[in-house]
Amino acid sequence: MKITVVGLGYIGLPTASLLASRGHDVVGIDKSEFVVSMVNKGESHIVESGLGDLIRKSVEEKKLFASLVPQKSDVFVIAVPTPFEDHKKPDLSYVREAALSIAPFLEKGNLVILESTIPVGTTEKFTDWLSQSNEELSFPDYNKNSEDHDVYIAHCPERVLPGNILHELIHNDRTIGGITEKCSSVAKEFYKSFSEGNCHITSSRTAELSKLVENSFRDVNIAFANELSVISHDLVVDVWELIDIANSHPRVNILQPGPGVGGHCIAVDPWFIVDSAPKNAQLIKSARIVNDNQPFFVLKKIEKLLKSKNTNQFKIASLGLSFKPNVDDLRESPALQIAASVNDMGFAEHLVVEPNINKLPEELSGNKTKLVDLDLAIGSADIILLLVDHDQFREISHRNFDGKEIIDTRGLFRKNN
Ligand code: SAJ
Repeated sequence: MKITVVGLGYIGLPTASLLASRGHDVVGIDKSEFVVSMVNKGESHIVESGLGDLIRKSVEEKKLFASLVPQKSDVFVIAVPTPFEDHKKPDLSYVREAALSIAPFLEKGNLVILESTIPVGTTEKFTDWLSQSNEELSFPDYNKNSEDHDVYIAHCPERVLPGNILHELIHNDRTIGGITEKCSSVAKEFYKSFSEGNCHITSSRTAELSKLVENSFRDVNIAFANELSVISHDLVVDVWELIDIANSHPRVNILQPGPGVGGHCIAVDPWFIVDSAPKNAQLIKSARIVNDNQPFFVLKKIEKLLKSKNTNQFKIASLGLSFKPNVDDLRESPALQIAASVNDMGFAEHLVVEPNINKLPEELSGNKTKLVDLDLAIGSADIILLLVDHDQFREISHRNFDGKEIIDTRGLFRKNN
């Protein structure tokens, strides 16, 4: 098949590369000339295990190439971002732009899959945007389950975990939400060509909400763990030990607290439910607020420590900036948010260690802030602020830190001892 993947980000690029490695002819579309040129050189612009090799091989075999503009294809997969605007309202402009960009290239029999995470009702809007821009073809109608349409449209939300994307793309179950039943069955056939998971067929609306619910479920559960960390701190209880003990109960499985919830998924998607159901999504909204407050809890600990020492002539090392271990993604990262505030606290030096990037982001500008390696940071810092439990940081918990203060937001030092 000829497949166009729109959006070569954290989901689109691995998906395009995997499809290419399965023998399809894949064109990846991105607005960024940088991304297009990287991919065409056979390189990845994101850190994801196994992805670099897959891209290189697919480009060498001429199965994958990137372009700024779409082409005619059998299948179009849309994997563009859906951020939120001010007041946490979903921003669908990238989805609309993607619809308008592919509409002129659609032909009878094409399948269009929307993988981006979207609020309930967006696949119908997306279908309207396509049909308004291409009057020659007939499009499916959510309210008429007819087979009489030229193009098949489905929402099949991505569910892969950054850090394990290539494995999960093949092995995860898929949710297939066609605008009509015929759309679902055509989309299922497509996923069966490379996915080993089960395909769960449903309506586009249920598929939309299911994705939001999956991420909200995790957000609520992490909020519970984060709230416990604040309560335990006040009650002088070790939260990591507390959770280990509670989890030894056969029906309790508490997640791990941390410096907050980041990334472009869990920290964003629950707001789409809150936006659609503002009166009824109380627990979901509270969880978001608890998780968004967690970086301030960490910052208060640093401020308290500084007050107790009565000096700001300390050097501090922030270990990790990404939103979770072993990725380079800084989007909505609580670690970055905390490090940026630390930057303004007037430390003698701010030594930042982030093995997955080679340039500090703008938030960390300033001549007292340096991106350094782990040994240098640990050797010279007075305060060690562990923000991300990257694999590279695991061994340090065995070192001798006499005379240094440690603020461990991930329980890494405790877990490894
Ligand atoms: N986190 C904790 N404590 C935990 C687990 C996670 O603080 O016990 C934090 C992480 O450090 C991170 C954030 O939560 O900041 C989210 O990380 P994650 O690993 O839980 O999830 P994501 O955002 O990388 O990926 C999620 C996944 N969704 C679910 O597990 C329900 C993934 O399957 C989705 O495809 C992805 O969102 C997405 O793209 O929507």
